[in-house]
Amino acid sequence: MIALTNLRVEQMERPIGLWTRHPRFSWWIDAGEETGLIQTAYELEIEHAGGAAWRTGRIESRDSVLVAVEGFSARSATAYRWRVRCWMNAATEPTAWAESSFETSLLDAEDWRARWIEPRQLPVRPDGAATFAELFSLRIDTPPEERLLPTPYLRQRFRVEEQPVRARLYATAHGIYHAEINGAPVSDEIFAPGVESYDIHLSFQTFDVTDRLAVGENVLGVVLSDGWYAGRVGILGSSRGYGETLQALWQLEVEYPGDRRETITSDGTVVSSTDGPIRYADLAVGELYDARIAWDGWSTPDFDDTAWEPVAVVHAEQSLLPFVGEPVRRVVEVPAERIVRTPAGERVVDFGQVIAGRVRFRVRGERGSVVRLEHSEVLDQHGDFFANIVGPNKDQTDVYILRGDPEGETWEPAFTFHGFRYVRIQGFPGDANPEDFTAVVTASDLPVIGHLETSDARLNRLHENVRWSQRANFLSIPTDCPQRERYGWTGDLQVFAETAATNMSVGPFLTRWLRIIRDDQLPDGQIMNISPSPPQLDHLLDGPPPSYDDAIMLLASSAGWGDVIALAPLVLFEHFGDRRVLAENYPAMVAWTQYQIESARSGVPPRLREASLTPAERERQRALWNNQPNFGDWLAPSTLRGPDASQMNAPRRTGEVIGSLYHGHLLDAMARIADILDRPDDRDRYAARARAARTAFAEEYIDADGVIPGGLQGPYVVALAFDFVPERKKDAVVARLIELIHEAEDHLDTGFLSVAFLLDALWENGHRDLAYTLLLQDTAPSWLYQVDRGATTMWEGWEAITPDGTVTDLSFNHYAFGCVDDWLYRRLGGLQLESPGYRESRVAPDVEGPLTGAAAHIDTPYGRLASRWSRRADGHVEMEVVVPANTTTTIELPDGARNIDVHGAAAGPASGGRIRSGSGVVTVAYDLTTVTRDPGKEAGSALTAPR
Ligand code: RAM
Repeated sequence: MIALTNLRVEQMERPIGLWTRHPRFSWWIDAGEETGLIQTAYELEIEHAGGAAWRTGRIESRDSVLVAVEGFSARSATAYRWRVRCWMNAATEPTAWAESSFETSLLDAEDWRARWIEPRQLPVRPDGAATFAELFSLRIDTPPEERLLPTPYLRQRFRVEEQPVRARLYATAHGIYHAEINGAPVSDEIFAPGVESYDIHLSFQTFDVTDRLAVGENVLGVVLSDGWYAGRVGILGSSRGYGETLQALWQLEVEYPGDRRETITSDGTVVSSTDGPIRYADLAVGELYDARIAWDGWSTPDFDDTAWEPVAVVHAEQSLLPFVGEPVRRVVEVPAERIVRTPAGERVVDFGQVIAGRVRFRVRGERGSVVRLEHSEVLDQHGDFFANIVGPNKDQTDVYILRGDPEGETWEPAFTFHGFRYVRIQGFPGDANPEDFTAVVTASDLPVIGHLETSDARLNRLHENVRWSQRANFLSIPTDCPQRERYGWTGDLQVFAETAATNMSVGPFLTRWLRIIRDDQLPDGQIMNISPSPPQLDHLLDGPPPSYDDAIMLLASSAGWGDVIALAPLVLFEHFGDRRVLAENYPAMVAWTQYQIESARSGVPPRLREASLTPAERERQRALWNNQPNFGDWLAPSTLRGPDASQMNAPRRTGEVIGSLYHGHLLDAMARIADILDRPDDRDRYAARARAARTAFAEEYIDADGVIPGGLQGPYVVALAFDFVPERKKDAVVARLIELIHEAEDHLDTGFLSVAFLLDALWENGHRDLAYTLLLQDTAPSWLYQVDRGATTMWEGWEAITPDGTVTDLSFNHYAFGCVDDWLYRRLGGLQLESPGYRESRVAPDVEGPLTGAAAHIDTPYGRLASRWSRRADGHVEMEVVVPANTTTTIELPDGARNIDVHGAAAGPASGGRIRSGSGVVTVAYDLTTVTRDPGKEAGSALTAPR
């Protein structure tokens, strides 16, 4: 039986709080036993409670992903049911109807009748460093309880005369908030409204609170905390990014039987108090909870609030938007593995896994006992607690004061999270047992869509590490690291986007962040290197730009960073079939590209400023974006070594080439996007300039021996990957890259902007063995070096723990270098994307390398695409491929395949080493006459056949 399943609206399952009037619909086709299914037509119906329906009628179309319904425009704050049925291949009968629902949020500014309110509070104090210069000297001696303020609690009483049929709470805050009705949280969402460009747009949440309301008196309670709005964020640890007082806004829409409605809004009837148990809470510093003054039932009608004070009604200016995507929740719990007594005699809880989140613990002890929990990602070389996150306001410390309940008491902070694996506990009464501690992972609740497992246990761990780092850093926006900076560094996501979109459903999540990036875009088209970029940092834009060699001070427009505005939407288009996200971001990417073009035309790099150039040379320079400071191939390992080593070496040695290469790459992407969006003039213009950039690059930067300046591998890798090496110079360039790798004793020397392409550049240029050597290398710098050092997440620096065991204070949870994961899926799992949304795929695992098997799947927008293969010692290979309905695949066999046996869905036998197949299960068995490549060193001892 064919059935339609996994119905989604804007890539979300039964969303309430939908943000658009023009939702797009997707469904999977569950083919049952049938094979080779292609949808030929669909019919879709949308109906809202009032009855009026929208019917598409039968539409001859293969589309089943993000299908727009022409003519339909959803009403604000309205619940809809929808259903769909399809026709397949030649069948005359449609499938059964499949049904789902969605509900729009408040879509118009006029829907809002609420007033912003401000509880009585002291303004948040200025805190942290103001400039980068200050950052390195600043010492904060005052304890947090003297600098941070108690969180305001708010209460609003209201009456409900009869049982409502539907009630929705729309809410947001300047700060972050937690809302309750009659003693129960309105949802499991935390840290709402999330990271925002608060001064421009602000998201609000939509909660279904129908079941929370009672006939009679009700109370809506809200707690506010500094969050990203006023709290201490970023590397500077400075407060008041967007404002200094916390404010709230809400609107409760109640519907009674018979279409009667009532609206309750935040206004002057709200009362507030700062005498509650949360004595302070900051995302980075931590939280202090005094359970002696805990308020049981503070959001219930019976609670005595006579001492609470009225709030002020205030005016706030910015446009409100329904929140896009999945909320932040507690997504996973990690039990404590053990509690160690360190050489220094301290008690440290080890959760066995680096995460972003916080600890829930149980304790029994005397009233007033003070328990402190300090969080860190590593122990030092002696096994002692080591606070690896340095800088102002990076305390990562929670404090709990016991109420002294003889039954014991349990606590988890509400308004903070930390990056950690280890927790030093102080003041914990009595014995501490692992069962009493649970690490709660906090993250945007993105569905996991990818799975990968290979015959190499260490590669499996690497893959897990990448996923953990993605989890930890996909918290409201994609961040660089979840402890030190927590900034939306644009370059980090740019390099990681492919991997991110392979592992999780990141469409709506990144769509929202791209809006924030657009909010921040400067009038001349520049994209910030960090988004959101709090206005508090704006003064860093004033004054002269940083010097070419001092690029870390750069706030905007680093090559490869700002390009996220074009490259990330392209990844979303490829992986999820989302064309709208390209259109939505198109003006911003055009402006950014234009900025680059003008910048490139406006000058020459410092080394040529005094030179007299011929007109031809001058023209060539105008095609190269080599005159503006950038981060270069950031954190390439060799730039961090040697006598004058510093992170700033990276741009100095590669800035010109990296800037020019990424400029060309952006132009290529723009030509492609313009083509997809049917803008032929733009396409031709960008393509022409991309050609000019290529020619200029080859002339300026690749000498007759194939040498590219800088002495680093990255520029070679990127030049090859972006197709910037003319055919006649290719052999020499490849040879030089190989030489550099050998000079590094077969180690990578790539930074942020090149590492994603390293293995492919070797693979496609005839050096598969070397690609494996680097992948399986286990001395520093390498991926497996980290794994062997016990890494459970990706490290910021290749040698964050140096070969002599020294533990540095880098971040141990930076996903950027994890962008290799996408390569593992494509080459080892073999799953490759051929057309948007995997409508066309290719399954081409490398069965001839050192691995003896792998299994992978991706829940594509059409359904699950899976592959599983194993190779016996005698060269016999067995493979199973599962192809989702409405898609086709090409299975590629290696040249040496003999005795090929194909079963299942495939349309025909292998021809030319290829098997074309429609949907269904295909099994293929064959023999490799010769295992063509020496397996080399088979990494990992725990080789397991894939399950
Ligand atoms: C570091 C960040 C980030 C990187 C920038 C250039 O401070 O952690 O990963 O994008 O610098």
